[in-house]
Amino acid sequence: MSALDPAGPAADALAGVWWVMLGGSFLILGAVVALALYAIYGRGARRSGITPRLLIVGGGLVFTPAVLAALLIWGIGAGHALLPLPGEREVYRIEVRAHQWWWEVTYPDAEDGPLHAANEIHIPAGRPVDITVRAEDVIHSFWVPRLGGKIDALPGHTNVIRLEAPAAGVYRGQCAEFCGAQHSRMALLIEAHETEALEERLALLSPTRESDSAEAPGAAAFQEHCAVCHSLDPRTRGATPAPNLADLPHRATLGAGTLPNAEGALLRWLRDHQDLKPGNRMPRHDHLDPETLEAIANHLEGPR
Ligand code: HEC
Ligand SMILES: [Cu+2]
Repeated sequence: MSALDPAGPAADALAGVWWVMLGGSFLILGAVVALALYAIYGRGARRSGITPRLLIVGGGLVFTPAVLAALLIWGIGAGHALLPLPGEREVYRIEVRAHQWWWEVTYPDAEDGPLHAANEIHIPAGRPVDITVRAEDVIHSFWVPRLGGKIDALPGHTNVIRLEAPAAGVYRGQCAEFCGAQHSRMALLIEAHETEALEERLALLSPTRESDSAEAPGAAAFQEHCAVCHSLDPRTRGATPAPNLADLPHRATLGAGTLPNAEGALLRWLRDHQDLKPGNRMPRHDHLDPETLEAIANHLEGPR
């Protein structure tokens, strides 16, 4: 997660600005230190031609505005790379809604209508992606350092950021605006795929759950205790905002990066999520006996 290891045009532009500002700052710092030393130890200022007038007019009035103007003009150019401007290239669209403390993800252009998911965004590699960002509760900030800059996620207002991943791979992101107790456990992953691999990954969001038998032991318990918030159908958002669980077995992490989705992790989350991520918006389920929780976990992890 380093902005100094940029991938893609937006991040390249930002890293360029960063390096030039760092280099420029060091040059100017060096010059100021040299002048200070000269002022203390220097002899014969008259003869060297460095007069107070030259320092004030040249160093104070000419040099500073010239440097700031150059940076401004260049910065505007670099900022252009971050804008979702219409162009010739086909743009892929994603919608993100920030919640305390997880990311809701929507694929608005999926074949049979919008698909909903959480905490992971799957995009095509080598294509511009416009991400529409908003917040459902407090102010958050969407940031995937290797791909581009930060964009505020605001309640009641929509921002758009354009990112482009040059190659297939996983790019980690993080909420970058303090948004409450579990702000630090509000991570997300962007995974870029080649076209076919992307289709395969998004197919895992297909609503095949319909064929599940409602009599399966975990299914009824899920309906009773979990379905008020969570949906297993990627086509529905759910009345109470909570992560859509359609592709849960294929997710890399649980709880927005809180723990790797390894064997046994789901059951651990269901038992201990308030210890793993204290204060998160999912209520404890201590009243459920271990067998019920296990049945629900098996149901969620079951074959698709
Ligand atoms: C009152 C609403 C609510 C209920 C009821 C609820 N959850 Fe949650 N659940 C949430 C919220 C909100 C989160 C996001 C927590 C976070 O990461 O901050 C969550 C997270 C999860 C996650 C992690 C998802 C991810 O994308 O990483 C799983 C798995 C999960 N819940 C399963 C369940 C199961 C199983 C039940 C029933 C036993 C249940 N939940 C009941 C609201 C709820
Ligand atoms: Cu946040």
